[in-house]
Amino acid sequence: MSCPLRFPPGFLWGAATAAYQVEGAAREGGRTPSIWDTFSHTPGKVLGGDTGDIAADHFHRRPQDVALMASLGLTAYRFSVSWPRVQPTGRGPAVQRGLDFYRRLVDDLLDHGIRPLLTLYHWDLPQELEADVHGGTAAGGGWPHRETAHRFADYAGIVAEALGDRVQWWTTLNEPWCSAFLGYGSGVHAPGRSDPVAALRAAHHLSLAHGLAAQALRAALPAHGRIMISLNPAAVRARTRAPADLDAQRRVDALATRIFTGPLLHGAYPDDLLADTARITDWSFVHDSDLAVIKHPLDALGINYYTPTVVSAGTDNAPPRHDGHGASARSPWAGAEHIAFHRPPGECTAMGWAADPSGLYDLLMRFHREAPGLPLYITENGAAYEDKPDAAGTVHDPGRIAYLHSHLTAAHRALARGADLRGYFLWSLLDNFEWAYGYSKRFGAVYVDFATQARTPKSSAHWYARLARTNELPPPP
Ligand code: IFM
Repeated sequence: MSCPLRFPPGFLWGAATAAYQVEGAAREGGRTPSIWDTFSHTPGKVLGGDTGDIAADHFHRRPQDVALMASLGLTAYRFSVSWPRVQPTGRGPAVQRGLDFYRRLVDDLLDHGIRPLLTLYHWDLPQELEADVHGGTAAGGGWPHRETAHRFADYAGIVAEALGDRVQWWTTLNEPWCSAFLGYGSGVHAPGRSDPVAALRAAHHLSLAHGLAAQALRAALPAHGRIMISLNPAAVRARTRAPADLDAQRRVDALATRIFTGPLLHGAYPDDLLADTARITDWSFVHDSDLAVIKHPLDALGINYYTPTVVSAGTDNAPPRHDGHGASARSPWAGAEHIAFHRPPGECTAMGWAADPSGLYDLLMRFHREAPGLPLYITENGAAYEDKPDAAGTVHDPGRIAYLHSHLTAAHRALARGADLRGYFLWSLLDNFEWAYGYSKRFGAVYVDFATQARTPKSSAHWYARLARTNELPPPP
């Protein structure tokens, strides 16, 4: 019998959520609409007309939810702050009632010995900043507009002043690729714009926002404050070794991953990305000093991974849900035409995403090599399945356990080969609002009955609790 895999002492075992996906209380305490409120209330944008108005009602169930985390043995919790709950117009002074919610959340976590990891932006831009046409372009403000990056830095400073005494780990942005390319490129995410140049501008201004926010955080946080960003780099594979397919792989890698890691880690946009997109933009929205700002030293890199992306040269077809977030009318891959996306081999989850842990291993090793000495966290990984309670009310989810087991085995392999991996955050703690899919996809380790808001830990939650308590990977069921 083989020995169980052990993780290093102090390895963090967490779960993650995001404000709009779990909090609800969309109109309470002075909170104003974010772009996701506007988008989800627009007919036809979200499956079933679902919205985050109530979501998992975490805003009201915070104490019980934290107690639940403690009962599952979690040592860390990754959550995001709702910008419009804290700074409703995206400008000006903070709303104390909004900050108080997060103060109480953090205090509850600390009381239970759970380490908070705070994310400042998980896609809920105050609607006022998107609608701002004064300093913005004729089409609107939002992330394609430089001013938004400065607004974000101010907001980061406000939250850091309020919570910096109790939160050590700060993530600026979650998956800026989705904000830029799904929000402004394919339009399947809020604010639902389909303009390839706006998507590239948004990508740059999100990176700039990260850099400016990192400066604001560094100025406001105590010396032990730590700053990171969570990316969803793509594990891109070419379908064949034919030169045209390898070129498609290169182009998607540039647009999915290197567009962020270039400026963040190396202080420059990749030459091939600039050449690939030269037909649609001259990148004059990048100012000379921006790259030095974006390359602000990081204390760690967060990697979110679900499934690989398989491409070949061919006729454009937008990725049919491999990278998630809704079937798209228009390709999000600005400037990378003639690429065909293929379903990777392997068992699929309820999202239609193939479970392939080798993509996670490859990404961990890639950043281990590319950013030596930079600690890594898996800030999201998990799977949606069609979970249902049985007659006894128990929710068995062996598929999710198998998914987690295989991905954690891959993570352990990367650790054994030298990757400085410090923690793992399961996506997600609770079933929640899965963006354009509404409540139709369940990612939680804890089942949520959305009619009653009752929480039932699934068998994966019990399995994960055993892992968190022992630091040893339990066998799959
Ligand atoms: O639910 C999302 C999360 O908000 C961001 N990363 C991917 C998850 C699953 O689609």
